[in-house]
Amino acid sequence: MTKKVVISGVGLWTPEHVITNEELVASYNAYADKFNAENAAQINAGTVAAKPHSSAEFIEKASGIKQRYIYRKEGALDVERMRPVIPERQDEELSHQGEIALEAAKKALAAANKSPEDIDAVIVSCAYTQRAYPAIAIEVQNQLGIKGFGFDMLVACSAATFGMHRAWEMVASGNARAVLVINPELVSPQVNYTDRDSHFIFGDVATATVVESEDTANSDHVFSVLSTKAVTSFSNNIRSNFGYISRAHDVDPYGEDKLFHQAGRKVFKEVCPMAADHIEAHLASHSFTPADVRRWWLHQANINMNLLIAKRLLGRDATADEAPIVLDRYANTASAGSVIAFALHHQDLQSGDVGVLCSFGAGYSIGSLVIQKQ
Ligand code: CO8
Repeated sequence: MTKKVVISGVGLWTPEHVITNEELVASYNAYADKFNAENAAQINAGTVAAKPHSSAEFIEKASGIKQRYIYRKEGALDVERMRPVIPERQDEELSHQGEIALEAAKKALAAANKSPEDIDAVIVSCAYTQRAYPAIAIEVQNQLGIKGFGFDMLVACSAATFGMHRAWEMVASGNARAVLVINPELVSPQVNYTDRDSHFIFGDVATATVVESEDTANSDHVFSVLSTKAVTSFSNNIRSNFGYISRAHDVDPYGEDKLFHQAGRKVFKEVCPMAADHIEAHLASHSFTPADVRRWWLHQANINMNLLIAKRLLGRDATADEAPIVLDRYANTASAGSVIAFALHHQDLQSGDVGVLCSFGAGYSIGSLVIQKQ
């Protein structure tokens, strides 16, 4: 028998440290000046490209981002370093990513009115895990004293929605009563702070949701998951080549192509229509049209992308109330963006209101859930 599945709680953990556009640009520009001075001969000979200045106005206009949170600020703005300082922890200590996952998980459990004994599985789903094994999910499972099982999965921008899809399947099939899905997006170590095109894009955060059977849900804000829908389509336009095989390749494991890089314009042009078509088809499978949707919790990569997708769907601009933006404060938080939007903007929905949670990006990958307030 297929069980009815709900999202009964959401948790959001926000780092205490902030980097504003102005701080970020001042650091990058100082780095660029130093780089250009040190490489003046090669730049003049045309063998090395000069690094152009970045600008806070460009960043806000092109992306909607005004600031980003960062797990550890030290080092990221230091022109001699340009990456955060995150001291290595011993095997006996809770890992950095486990720590932020745990914070979000506790909040989601409290919101869902659930205790660890109620949970049968833990999924940590995000853009990067800080190690291969043991899984971060099993570490969090252990910290919370949850029985059952846990595993990690990586789907870049769509990790959160794809994780919820797996949770939906487990609960619908009766294999789990409740699943904790956690998205500890500790992405700052992968950001190339010396690259003008991408240094502004990302921020750190952790989100979590409790996905459970409708039979057991007893929280204040319960959303029926009407269905999930996913698609992937291979693209080289967003890549991170970091991985264990660099050791055997005899290449720099931290070289520029090993960090996040993208052809942002192409991504913009290709992903917007894909995402809008995907959402429209998903809604149509329930005989809904975009006009029936009370709230859109869209992936948060770029404000212009969100505005365009919403306009394509609605035939008009969406209001901030209909399609909330959290990018200005959080920047792009890989897969967690749509979950942050959901965490901050779901409590005012009325019984029967329909919402769409949707991610889109690297892979390419698109994942959506059509949900309804009970
Ligand atoms: N300051 C000043 N000027 C700049 C800057 C800057 N910082 N950066 C670029 N410019 C310049 C460019 O060089 C260009 O100059 P010119 O016209 O002379 O060539 C001009 O500004 C315009 O550049 P673009 O055309 O690139 O600018 P866009 O308007 O396209 O904006 C964006 C760039 C913001 C990157 C935009 O293209 C975008 O957001 N695209 C979509 C990207 C997207 O969604 N990517 C998905 C991200 S992946 C993801 O979400 C999860 C991945 C996993 C997590 C990774 C964690 C590290």
